[in-house]
Amino acid sequence: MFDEITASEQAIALENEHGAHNYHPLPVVLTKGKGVFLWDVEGKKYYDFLSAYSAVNQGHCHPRILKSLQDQAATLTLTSRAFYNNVLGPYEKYLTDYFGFDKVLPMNTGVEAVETAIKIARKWGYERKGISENEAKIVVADNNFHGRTTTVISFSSDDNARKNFGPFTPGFIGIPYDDLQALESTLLENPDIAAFLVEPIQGEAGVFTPAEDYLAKAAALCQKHHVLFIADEIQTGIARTGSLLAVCGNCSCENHCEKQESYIRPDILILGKALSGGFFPVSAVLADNSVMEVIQPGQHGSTFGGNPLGAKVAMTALEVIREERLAQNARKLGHIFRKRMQALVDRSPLVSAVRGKGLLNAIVINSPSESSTAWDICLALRDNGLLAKPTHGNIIRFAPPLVMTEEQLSDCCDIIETTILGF
Ligand code: IF1
Repeated sequence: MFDEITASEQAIALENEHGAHNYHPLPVVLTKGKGVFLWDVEGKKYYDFLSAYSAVNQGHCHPRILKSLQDQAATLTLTSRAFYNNVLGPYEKYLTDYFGFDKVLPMNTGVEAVETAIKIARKWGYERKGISENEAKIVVADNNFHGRTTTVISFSSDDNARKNFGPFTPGFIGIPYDDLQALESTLLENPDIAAFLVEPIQGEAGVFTPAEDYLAKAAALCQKHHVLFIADEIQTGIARTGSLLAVCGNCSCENHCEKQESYIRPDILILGKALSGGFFPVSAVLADNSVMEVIQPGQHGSTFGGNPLGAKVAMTALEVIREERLAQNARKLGHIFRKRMQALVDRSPLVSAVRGKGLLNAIVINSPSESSTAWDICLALRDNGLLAKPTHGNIIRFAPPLVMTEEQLSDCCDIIETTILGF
């Protein structure tokens, strides 16, 4: 008699059989989420230390965001932009006031917003900077991650993301991340540069935080050379790094404020993920009139872009960030977490470094990047009730929901320490 297969094994088999194999998930099958917790189909409870890649900063199934979703879903979900609706305008005002820009172009997924920013920057380059047609260049950082569409992987330096997806979109110049000299010489050499697109912290690459003055000086170089500074805050934004935006620098308030001297104001700001608290794909591109007005009717859009359901959800998701002071909490817990992890680095030969900002952190496992050690550690963490996943090879990203309490964080640090010291 063949032995009964578990509910988890059944679910995994179904995905294997009927789903494209474009992911290699950790073997755990989740069925419920609430705040910082997830449950699998066998009823086991876990701390979520990935937050759906920083899309559930507000915690799973936040009750207030759920209520907004339910109310709007029962009223009007989608009109398309062929007509107006009574939610989009208020959302656009709310969002542009919240982040301090003149206008927003609403989209759905993060990569769609990145593509939108690329189109706006190129058009601005031709129509406002006078770059000759089809010559516009956009500078990007090596080891970037901005999504997975054909144009965006065209400027990826990850061969696995590019191989056999060519021919690639031209017009991108890669420079080393966190290297002002490289940026300056590239801007000096190329008159046709429209923009510099950069992640304030490189998440997928392994949570690389640049030098303290990198973003400010990069933005200043862009201004000097009449080049748009585009900040991709899809993963680092919405309070994840201990301030409303990673470009806010040391300010830890949830309110956007121009007067903060450490605030580096991008010419184009890209948001996604936690903009909707993980309830619905909502992304956004914000800019001032001098940039956004290059887009005229019929030149860009999407069926669901700016839909009333996503707009309603996003307004509540942002209200939660402010009212629950989640940037402050992320900053406070981030310091505690890195201190605990540094103690682990000092004690365990298995962990060689910890780095990050706010509650976007990672530890580097002392093993060759192609070894399975980081993966095996994540399996052991799973068995001990904490879910995380390696990014590249030997780096484990730790990014819990920002609603975590100090006590829960301490509990999670205990699990991580016990697991690694017992490994
Ligand atoms: C996956 C990574 C994180 C992003 C930045 C744009 C996008 C992302 C800075 C595109 C998306 C997600 C994609 C997700 C895993 C996750 C991820 F590992 F892929 F790189 F977070 F680090 N800019 N990141 O981080 O947004 O189109 O996905 O909404 O592809 O598995 P999207």
